[in-house]
Amino acid sequence: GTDVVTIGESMVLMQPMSEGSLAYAPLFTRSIAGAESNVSIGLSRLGFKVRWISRLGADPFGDVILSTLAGEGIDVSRVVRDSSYPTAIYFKEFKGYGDPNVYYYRKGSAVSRLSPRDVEDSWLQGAKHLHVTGITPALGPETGDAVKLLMKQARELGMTISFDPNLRRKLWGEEEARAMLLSLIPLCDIFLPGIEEAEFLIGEKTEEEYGARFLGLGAKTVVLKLGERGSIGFAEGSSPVKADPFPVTRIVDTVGAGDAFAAGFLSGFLEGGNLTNEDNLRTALKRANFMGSLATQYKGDWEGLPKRDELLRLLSGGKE
Ligand code: KDG
Repeated sequence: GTDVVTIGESMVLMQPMSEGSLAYAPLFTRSIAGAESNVSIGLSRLGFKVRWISRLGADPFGDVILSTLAGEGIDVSRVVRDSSYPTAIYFKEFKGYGDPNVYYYRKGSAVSRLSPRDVEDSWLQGAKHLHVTGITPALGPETGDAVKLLMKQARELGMTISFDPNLRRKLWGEEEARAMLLSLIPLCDIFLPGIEEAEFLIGEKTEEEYGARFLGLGAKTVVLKLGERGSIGFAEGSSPVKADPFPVTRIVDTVGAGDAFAAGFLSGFLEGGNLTNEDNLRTALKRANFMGSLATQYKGDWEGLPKRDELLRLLSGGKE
């Protein structure tokens, strides 16, 4: 069987070899990235069976995304190749501090054409959990409806569902983004916003108020990411659980940290089960924090993610 299904767009990623403006960066290394495939890689390395659903152009960049993910052990058998629309690309720009800038070239990409008519029964076949993000709904006129349909189908099948809002302000307007992201919360079990995303969605509140409000909207577990302050989890009918951050020696690239966090959290959830149990919730948060902090210390979204034995060794205080 399949542990986790996810759906989204991955892009070829060009990373400059120098810091500063891309206008003066002559050399790039090529990788691939995308929020959902980052989560897929994280989970696959930890030993879970993951199916990634997407559309890619019938082009060499589509080939490299497919072979990279297949090489990570991910089931890519449902990916559709589209000869009319291309694979997307994006560039990072490293400033030497803070979050890198990103420049997308993804309008009119193969995934932007995704619609509910494309959704197939075989996508969720034999799977336990669905993970989605708020990026896919931003990509095209019908991508949000496709994600919603898939969430509803997953629920009917008795699967659990996680949702990371992954707000990308460059991709859509403020009102549209807020309405769509809020409408997906009732369809998920595990909601994983960052504190700034929480504020974007419902205004400035205390952590406890965020937890209560999102639970009230229908999520069963709310995991609030606090960045360098760690994270805090809220589950229906139990008290909040706070998890301390792991110390980071040098931040290299923050892009992908949220996805590593999600992979860590979901791995804990899939192993431990019921998140109303405080110990289970604490274990999942701790893993999430650790994976997130690890991701920031490597260039690239997912290259620094650990295999299962490495994770267990590092978490138990072993040396790298
Ligand atoms: O979460 C990391 C992603 O944001 C990055 O890889 C690119 O998928 C991407 C996006 O849409 O921002």
